[in-house]
Amino acid sequence: MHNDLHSIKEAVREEADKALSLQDIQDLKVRYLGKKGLLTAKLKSLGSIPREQRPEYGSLLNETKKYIEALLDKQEGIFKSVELSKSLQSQQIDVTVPGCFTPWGHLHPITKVLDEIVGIFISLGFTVEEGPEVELDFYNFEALNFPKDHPARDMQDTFFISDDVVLRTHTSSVQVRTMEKNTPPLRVIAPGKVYRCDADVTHIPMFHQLEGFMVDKHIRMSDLKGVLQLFIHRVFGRETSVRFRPSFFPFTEPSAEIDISCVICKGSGCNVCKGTGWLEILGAGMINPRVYEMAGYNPDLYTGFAFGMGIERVAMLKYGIDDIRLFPENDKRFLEQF
Ligand code: FA5
Repeated sequence: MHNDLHSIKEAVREEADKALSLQDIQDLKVRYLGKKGLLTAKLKSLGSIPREQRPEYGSLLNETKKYIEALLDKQEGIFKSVELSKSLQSQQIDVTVPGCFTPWGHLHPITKVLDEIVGIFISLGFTVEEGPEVELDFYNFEALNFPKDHPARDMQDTFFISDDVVLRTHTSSVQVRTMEKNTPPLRVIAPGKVYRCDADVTHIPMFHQLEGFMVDKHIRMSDLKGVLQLFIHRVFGRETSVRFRPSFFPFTEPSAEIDISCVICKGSGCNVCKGTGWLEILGAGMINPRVYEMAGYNPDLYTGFAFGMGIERVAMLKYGIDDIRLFPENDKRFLEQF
């Protein structure tokens, strides 16, 4: 019996010496020490040995088991450290290799222009209001003195969601919404997306506008002129001339379109300004008393002005871009220039 244990020890040592991998050692552990392993079976059969031989054989068996455990643990440790150093070598990082370049993104030109314009009006004491893009016909048209079936509605090619709901065609829809919630004095800008069924080199179906309005006692046309002149000089430079040209909007009376001297030819006439020396930049006017009535304000007490501009149009003039469709296309070659 003793010889039997001795030869097991020898056999394990020989096999451990021949092992080529961690897996070989782990297989040996299973074969000798596992649940169904040789030594485990011998320990289980201890009861079948004559009583007087049991203590000595038992202690020998334990000693053999400890010997094999220690031997295989040691070999396992050696293989593990070899495998570890192999994997560390294969994962070595060369800190001198140049890193991968991640290009920096930047703001879209429309966002830049919008931020600049909003910043100018905030510096003049205006606050920012927002309104929904899916808007009630009431705020987009009726409250702005465009009665149902009035021909003035044809000025804006509307996307209708239902008879009473539209995609807002202009940010003027924010005027009455704001007036209903606040009492004068009001000094508000409302930037945002608007939608029209319209597409060519100067028109796209989704574009951005910025509405501005001021309501208080004794607001005059000269206040409108002063605010807009200051804004235009900040965006296009002090040398830019500004002119007011009579126009029509149902929600302003009197109404005007505002032109600036051509940013390309400085007013001498070129193909961008079609030889006129002027470029239209926004619509404006004194708020029509009917709008105050719709909002629940006393039209005898308050006066005010409103203006609205297309942000893409301002960006086109500022950067000399001749096709508005470049903005929503998101071609990197175009966007990288800003
Ligand atoms: C209006 O939308 C009025 N709400 C502006 C206004 C506000 C007048 C307050 C008076 C008082 P208009 O339809 O002209 O006006 O549009 C204003 C600007 O939006 C235009 O000057 C133009 O720059 C821009 N715009 C209009 N349609 C498009 C379009 N399809 N694509 C891009 N820009 C457009």
